[in-house]
Amino acid sequence: MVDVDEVLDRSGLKSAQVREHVRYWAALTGAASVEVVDAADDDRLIAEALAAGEIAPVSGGCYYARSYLKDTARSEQRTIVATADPDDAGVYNNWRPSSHMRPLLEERMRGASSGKTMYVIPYLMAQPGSPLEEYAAGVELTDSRTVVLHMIRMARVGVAHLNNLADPDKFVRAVHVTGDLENLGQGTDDDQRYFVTFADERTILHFGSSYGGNALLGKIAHGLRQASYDGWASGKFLAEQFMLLGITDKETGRKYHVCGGFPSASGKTNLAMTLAPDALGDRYHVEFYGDDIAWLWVGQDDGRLYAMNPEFGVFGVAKDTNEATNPTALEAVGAGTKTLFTNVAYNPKTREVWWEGRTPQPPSDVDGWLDWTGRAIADRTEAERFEAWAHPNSRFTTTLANVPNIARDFDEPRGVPIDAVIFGGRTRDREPLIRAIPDVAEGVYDGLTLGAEATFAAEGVDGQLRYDPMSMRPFMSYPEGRYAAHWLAIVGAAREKPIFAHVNWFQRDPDDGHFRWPGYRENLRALLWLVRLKNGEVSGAPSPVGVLPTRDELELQGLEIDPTDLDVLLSIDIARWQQEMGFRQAHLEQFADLPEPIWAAHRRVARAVDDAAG
Ligand code: OXD
Ligand code: MN
Repeated sequence: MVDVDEVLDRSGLKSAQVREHVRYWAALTGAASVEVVDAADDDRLIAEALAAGEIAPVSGGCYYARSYLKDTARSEQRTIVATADPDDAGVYNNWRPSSHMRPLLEERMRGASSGKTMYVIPYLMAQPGSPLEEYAAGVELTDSRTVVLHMIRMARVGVAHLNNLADPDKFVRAVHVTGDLENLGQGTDDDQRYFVTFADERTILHFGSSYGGNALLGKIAHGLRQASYDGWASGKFLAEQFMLLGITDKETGRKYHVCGGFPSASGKTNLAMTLAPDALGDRYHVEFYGDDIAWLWVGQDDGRLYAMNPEFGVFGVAKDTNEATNPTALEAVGAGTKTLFTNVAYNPKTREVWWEGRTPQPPSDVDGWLDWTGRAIADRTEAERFEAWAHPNSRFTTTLANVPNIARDFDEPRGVPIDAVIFGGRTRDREPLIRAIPDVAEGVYDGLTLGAEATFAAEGVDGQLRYDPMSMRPFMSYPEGRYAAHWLAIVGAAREKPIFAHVNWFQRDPDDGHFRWPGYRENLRALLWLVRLKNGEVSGAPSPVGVLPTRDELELQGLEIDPTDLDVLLSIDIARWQQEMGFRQAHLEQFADLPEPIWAAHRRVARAVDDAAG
């Protein structure tokens, strides 16, 4: 082992506490050398990774990597939140005592990086100067150079972020050890992986993967699990799996900010990166702030609810990203962006990448094309002909600044005031295009009962959604009842409350299955109605589950839509809602100590639905 102190001296990393964290874990993991990373090292690290064959070139100055075959997604079963207090156990956080988990992780990690370089990544999950900066600093140690390349794109990286901490002990201590991927028993009874957030110690130890949220510890482990715990423990903020966008009305000069949560496969990234529909483009300009995480707090000066995206990049799902679904994402991964693609199909001869949905058909000339596992498409048997070329969870990693409509103020520390908080799942029935919820408790209740159709619908009960409270089910770090109370406290403290709403772009005609709403850029029309409702410019029509737009209030200029579809989109199916209220009751009953205002909201909505049924 090289002299760690000498490396740290050379890097300019001054904090004694950070140096101690590095020394301890470098010794325990048995790394052969240590290297401190700065964002400015990106070109050199790219060159090294290319030379080592860890990544391959994609034309236009982008890159490609493949992960191990059995390491292609987050594992929810192997993800644990550990603390000293058994009262921290919730329904979804997979809680275990730290005293049990810490030795287990140390045992797994001991000597597991031997012969490797341990990269030290000092990072900040916030804009420098943010009111939440004290919760945003972290140091990730990782034995994977590819993980470093991702972190440089996804977080603000450099020693300067750690050298001047107000409290030198206040940073997240994160360690990622890849392990011997071929011998970890992924998905078997003998699964060796552990992804643990020791939330009350602000320590994150992940062993046994080099993929996404399992390995880029600033993102989900710190940005969501640790931060939501910190937000609750401090009483100061919320950390949610939310997108965040801005809408400027060029006619009035007013700007609105909307954030919100969507369970996976419900169109969150596409909405976050949306543009105005062509017919409304002269009047409205949409700006992108973030597609995956928002931290929310009440501003000291004006008492409004503020939000910011703590990330510095986008780790987006490639599948179905194309000119129609998300043109801004395509630009963000185009030439000159230094995007890293993972597990898409790759052609080393032409240096192109492709994924399902990129074009209606895969490239017709298969010469040179390799699927995400590295197998030549040309070698496929007849039976394999229709297998996917890219993994369904294949990704692109690019920095925020590459998104063409990135908000001008995305990097400013003050955050943006929130006008509306929306929730939206993929549901073929029951949920109208949009229903607004002006009452805070009812809005929080709506977030807690957020759900989407289970993708394994055939095995479920007819019409039963898979509930995903606030889209935080896999990231919950403390009990749901306290989480609800914390939401009520934070939003309740805002002098100007945001309006809540539930949206659904996925209603279908049961007869022929067509989508009733065209979706994509047209979705902005629902959000425009919502901010108008908040401003008192329209009043909507009451329903048992919220306020719906009337036909006249919805901006329909330039939209072709069948009048029957529109009628269904702007109404609710009472019988389905009566069934839904029963499911919700059972869902909420799982949670201990759910605040009374949430139950009161549930009873109010249930009664209104029953009254409407007559
Ligand atoms: C996720 C992600 O897993 O954003 O939710 O990567
Ligand atoms: Mn996510």
